Amino acid sequence: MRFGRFVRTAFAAAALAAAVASSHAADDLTIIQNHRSFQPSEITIQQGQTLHFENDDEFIHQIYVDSDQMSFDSAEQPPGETITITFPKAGTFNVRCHIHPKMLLVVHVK
Ligand SMILES: [Cu+2]
Repeated sequence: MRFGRFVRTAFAAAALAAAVASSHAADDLTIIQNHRSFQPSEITIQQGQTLHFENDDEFIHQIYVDSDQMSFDSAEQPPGETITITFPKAGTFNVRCHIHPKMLLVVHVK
């Protein structure tokens, strides 16, 4: 049936769009790295939420989280690249940069 085929095709297209969107979920948040700082420099998120760190500077960053509850260490992050960190546990976490010791983002996970 013609109509049935159209519906299946439309459904497949919608499913594909959803799959693409899920790589950057709706509740994800983006932190900008600019002028050797995180913007914003403090944020409150929900447990399990994901932050994307977007390097808007013209030089490399390399970010890390070092705490008893979680640790994360990125590779070198060239300009324009995005690093993704998910925070699975509640608590307060400091995100820092190996290259720029003054960079600090405080993440409160509820
Ligand atoms: Cu840096």
